[in-house]
Amino acid sequence: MSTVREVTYEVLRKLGMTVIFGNPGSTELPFLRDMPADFKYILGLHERTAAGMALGYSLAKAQPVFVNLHSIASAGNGLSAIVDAYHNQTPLVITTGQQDRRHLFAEPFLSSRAVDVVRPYVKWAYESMRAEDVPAAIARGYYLAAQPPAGPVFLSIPMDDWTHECPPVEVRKVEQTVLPNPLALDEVVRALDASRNPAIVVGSQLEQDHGWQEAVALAEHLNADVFQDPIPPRWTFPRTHRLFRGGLLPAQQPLADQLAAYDAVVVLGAPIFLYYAYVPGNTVKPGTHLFQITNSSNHASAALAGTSIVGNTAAAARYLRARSAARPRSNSSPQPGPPPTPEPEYPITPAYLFSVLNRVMPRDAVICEECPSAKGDLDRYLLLDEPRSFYSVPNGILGFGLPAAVGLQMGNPQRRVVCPVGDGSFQYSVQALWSAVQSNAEVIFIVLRNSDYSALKGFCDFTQVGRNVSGMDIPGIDAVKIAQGYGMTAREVDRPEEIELAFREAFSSRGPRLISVNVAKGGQKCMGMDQSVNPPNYR
Ligand SMILES: Cc1ncc(C[n+]2csc(CCOP(=O)(O)OP(=O)(O)O)c2C)c(N)n1
Repeated sequence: MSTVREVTYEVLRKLGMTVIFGNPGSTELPFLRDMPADFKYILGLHERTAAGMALGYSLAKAQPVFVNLHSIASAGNGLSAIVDAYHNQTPLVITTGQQDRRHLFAEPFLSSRAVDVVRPYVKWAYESMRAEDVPAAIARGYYLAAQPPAGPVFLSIPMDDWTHECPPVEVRKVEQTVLPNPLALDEVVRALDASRNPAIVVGSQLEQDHGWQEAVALAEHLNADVFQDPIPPRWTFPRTHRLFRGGLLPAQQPLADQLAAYDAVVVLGAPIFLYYAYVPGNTVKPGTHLFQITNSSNHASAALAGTSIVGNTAAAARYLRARSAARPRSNSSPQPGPPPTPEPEYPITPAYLFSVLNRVMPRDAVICEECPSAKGDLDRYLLLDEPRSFYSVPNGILGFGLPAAVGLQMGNPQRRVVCPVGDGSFQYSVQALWSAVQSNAEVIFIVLRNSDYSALKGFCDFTQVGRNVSGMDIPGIDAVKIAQGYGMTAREVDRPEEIELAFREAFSSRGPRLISVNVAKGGQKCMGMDQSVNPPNYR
């Protein structure tokens, strides 16, 4: 009879999970030994990086990805990537080793309570009762991870399990799409037909549900203005489309003000709403018909207002377009003109950097962003119209950007991934540079070097905390030398007249690259908001 190890590799193969992201330790060696030749192991030098690359790879491939970390040692280090996967609704099957069952009771070195540690941020955390359940648990974890809302699952596997005898495990087809209730959607149709001025809010679930085209078609059918959800982990509407009105602000009253002109608002695939600063107000203006269509029962139950309908967002958009009346083009909200062309100032401004990048990058580039105080400029100047073009830190945990960019590039070799990253954010998972070099993942990393935590300084001003706060400056870090230390080609840009050539050179060459740009300090706005929104005062 086969062993647990042999059956597991067979199950992984049948499930299409032949790329394994990990960082090994003694408790994983009985599994990792003699890996079959059709498997590929991608080593992350830190578990945040290993699981973070898996996350990016899963985003690129739109399928579950297998991760193997080291006992509690690396479940802890990898936890922030697990939390990212949870908030990003990304299906990861994460495994860690556990000490040998035969002396687990004695709490030996490296014994692991990882199952309890990760539980709030995974869909399932499990250590099987019997060794021979391990392959079946991996298959079950796969089906569950992929089920909307997708997310990570976690299995802890004692190191002596791998050599046990094990019967074969059938891999099954588990259909994942859940259609929304048509009777509930009819209520949305009625509200749209009665509306004078509807708006659509698009969220990242539209991409999970392959609903990009459906959202565009619905918006055009209704001639409705479209907003991106606040602090979006993905962009899910063409940026230059005539109906696109930009992003919503992440605070109650300012967001309600943005939507005040609309009498019906349909949120497709986003929470209602993701806030950052506490500026109390209505969710939307009283009297506005608010609907949420979401693949997440959690988002539906947590929404602060409106009617929520659970189900596939692409199917819902299709249904609404088929049943609602087409609307003539309304002139209530003219398309905003292009942003002003920034001047080439010294030091270089993030606005100038992104306006040049937009000119130089291919139209199918993929942006993986983590540059907190420059987010607004990036949002304004990078005009991408392709699906699956933009990814960002889903719940504010820095360290997402670098490894996600590497994973996205590995899963998307035909499109160039660009990772604009703050010099502070760069440090949280910097080892991803090494993996990029080793795998020849051709990411262009653009470090915005302002030598401080500008976003936090901006928040100090925004909330009147004042500037007398420790730990806000990070002088003396040379990202070029760090990258070179990992074997990556890297250069610095200081003058505005150098930047275009540096970008062009990067895009025309092969292999990963890092460009460290000395930029002006940022933080004038807090996620697009200034004092006019009446922010909270924490002084
Ligand atoms: C893991 C983690 N630690 C700390 C923070 C708090 N934080 C939010 S923004 C920020 C500054 C990031 O600096 P940088 O990447 O240089 O961007 P800048 O603010 O200068 O634009 C910090 C430390 C966080 N969000 N996540």
